[in-house]
Amino acid sequence: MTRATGPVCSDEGGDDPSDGGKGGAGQVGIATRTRAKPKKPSQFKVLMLNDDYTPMEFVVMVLKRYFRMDMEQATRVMLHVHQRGVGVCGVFPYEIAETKVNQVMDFARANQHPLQCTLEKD
Ligand code: TYC
Repeated sequence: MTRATGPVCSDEGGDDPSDGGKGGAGQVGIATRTRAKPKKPSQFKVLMLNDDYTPMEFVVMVLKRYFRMDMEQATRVMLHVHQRGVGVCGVFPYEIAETKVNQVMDFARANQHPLQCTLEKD
């Protein structure tokens, strides 16, 4: 993927004789942009944490419901978290990641499970 990163103004205040020199009509050094390189929106990982009490079936249900995983993917991620302590549910722009964390935490709380979910900058 390519993106134009060069000057957006043909005159960046350089030593161009066509400026007309001191007091001339040339537009010297006028800022026409606020950022040299437009940044992609940051991405955030949604992480699931292991605990000793949340049932495996509940974690699988959460992964299917909020992260659109099928039974096989959800089981694999749940077992990874169970064995390693933490796992990635998905990577999203900040607002979507935050919404998912809140949905998972609300759903876990409503069902009286201590399941924890958090965000981490990718
Ligand atoms: N460790 C839990 C159990 O043995 C299962 C579990 C898996 C809990 C993943 C949380 O994020 C989790 N019942």
